[in-house]
Amino acid sequence: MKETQASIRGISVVTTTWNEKENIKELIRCVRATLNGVPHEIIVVDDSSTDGTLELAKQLADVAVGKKREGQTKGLLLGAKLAKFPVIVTIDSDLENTPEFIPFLVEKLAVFDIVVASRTFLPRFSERWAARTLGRLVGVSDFYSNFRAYKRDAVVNIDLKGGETFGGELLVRARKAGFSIGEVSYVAPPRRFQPRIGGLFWANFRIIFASLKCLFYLL
Ligand SMILES: Nc1nc2c(ncn2[C@@H]2O[C@H](COP(=O)(O)OP(=O)(O)OP(=O)(O)O)[C@@H](O)[C@H]2O)c(=O)[nH]1
Ligand SMILES: [Mg+2]
Repeated sequence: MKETQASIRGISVVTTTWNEKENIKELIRCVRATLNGVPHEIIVVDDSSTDGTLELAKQLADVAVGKKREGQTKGLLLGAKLAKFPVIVTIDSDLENTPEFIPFLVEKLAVFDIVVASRTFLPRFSERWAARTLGRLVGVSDFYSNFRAYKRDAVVNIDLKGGETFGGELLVRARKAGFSIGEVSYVAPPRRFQPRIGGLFWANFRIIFASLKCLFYLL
């Protein structure tokens, strides 16, 4: 990895899990291989998985905490607050984000406070709608990608007001606080076979509901 100031001082990689035992080992292996030679830590926030994810994470990660189920956004913020390094990278644990891309995100923190890895293709119409509304307002084409790099200050002081917003409220609160947001496009690996956020109708409904909350917080 190219040695930017941030990477030399260290990177905290935060992932949230809910029943990800199948994926967490491979994710941690890929992150460590990518950050080989860079001081880093991996933080897993698990929301009461029933498949043994937390037990495995305790063996493999640097920090692994378990709590009751409260959604991805709260988990990401809790993980960020536990981070010890000046750069925080958040990444899904289901291998739908490419850990090898972390250096490109971190490099762009030289210009922005937050850098989003935007998927070149957004599969759900609700995500495409959110990109044209919220995304335009905050300056990213993939508002719901939680594959992001944050300068520590841009995230750790956030106070979440809403319920689950799939990470959206983190961008909105940071933008409102005056932090700059940039993006890097990347081709995401295929999504998992059976989406857990819900089928076509339910997933789009939940994302639109989260988007309306985010618009309310932003405007
Ligand atoms: N801590 C925590 N993590 C969660 C929760 N729900 C989902 N996650 C994790 O957050 C990440 C993204 O969730 P996904 O369910 O994959 O959401 P998605 O990628 O939009 O939808 P899929 O198409 O189902 O993959 C994954 O690493 C999940 O394990 C939760 O309630 N708490
Ligand atoms: Mg996923």
